[in-house]
Amino acid sequence: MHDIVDLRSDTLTLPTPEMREAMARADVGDDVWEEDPTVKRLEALAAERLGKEAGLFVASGTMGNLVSVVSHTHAGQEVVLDLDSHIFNYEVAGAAVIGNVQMRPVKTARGFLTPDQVRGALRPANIHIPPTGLVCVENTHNRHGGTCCTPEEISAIAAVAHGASVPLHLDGARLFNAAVALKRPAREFARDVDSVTFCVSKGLAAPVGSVICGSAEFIARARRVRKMLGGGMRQAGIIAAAGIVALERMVDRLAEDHANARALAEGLGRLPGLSVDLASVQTNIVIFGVERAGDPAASGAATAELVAGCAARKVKIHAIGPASIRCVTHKDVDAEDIARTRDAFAEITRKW
Ligand code: TLP
Repeated sequence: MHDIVDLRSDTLTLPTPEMREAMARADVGDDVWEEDPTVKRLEALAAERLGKEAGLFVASGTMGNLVSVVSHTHAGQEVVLDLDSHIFNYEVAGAAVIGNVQMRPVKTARGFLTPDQVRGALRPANIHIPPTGLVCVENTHNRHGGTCCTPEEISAIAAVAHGASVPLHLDGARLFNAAVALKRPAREFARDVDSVTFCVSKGLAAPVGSVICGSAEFIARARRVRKMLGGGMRQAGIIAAAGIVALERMVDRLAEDHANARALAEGLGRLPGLSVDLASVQTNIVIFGVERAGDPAASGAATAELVAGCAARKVKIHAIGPASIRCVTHKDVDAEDIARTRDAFAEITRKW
């Protein structure tokens, strides 16, 4: 039980005592000179876990995706991705501004492009048309509520992209949540992608960082792009040390977060005015709609009332739309906190 239950994101997780200890003791060097042994250890460990030749430590998931997009594409190419993807919605148009690529968002059912959708979005060779430079997939899918796709679904998309000589990037910010939920090794999801980014700073609870994994040749190019973006860090082993603890100690416990999310979703689904799609709650994210009097204005007001009412009860939640709320479970939220959250929602909605 915690004084404040913070469900706004799993990015709010605090480092564990073991991480702080590892950070204090980390062997470090200048990583731009490729002389930081702890960064190298994290990169090698990440690459090994994802079955790739090499890894590159970056400051954030956003930087990992941007470095990957820029490393795969040329100015004027098009990137095919899901309409609700993080890259398209929440990365400040970095790929367009810095990478000079055009986005080709496609509406999908669960957040995942099907092979037919990829086939339909690939551009034919024509003097008028931007060539397709990259396809992206996100697993787990944030805006669709932490939904997972299988390694086979990713391989099927990869086959179509590769058939047209187009690379595939996986935004696996929460890839280990997918691996734990589907009980599949993380490397199976990465097998057929050309690059993958995952975050150690979300459910895995490290304070900072993400790792890009891919072929040695791709990572060498990505290293230059990271430097260009100002992401060449010096004694970064201080933070990479926590990332190593994240990968070695924090993956299996994600199952607890998934159980807590399910318990929360089931509880909220029984309350008036809240619509929870339980099938979408596969990992640690619960996204639900708020409906009141069948009226958008009343639903918006009810959403604001829920956010404020929870805050007054020391439960922090986040509205991601006019009548839509997201709760994310993580290691600093336990089963008692979930019960308290359900009680807070029950109290607020009782008079509805
Ligand atoms: N997502 C954050 C916010 O930016 C919305 C969150 O709280 O969920 N890919 C995916 C799928 C993500 O969910 C995020 C972060 C990122 C990339 C970017 O990671 P960071 O925040 O490290 O730049």
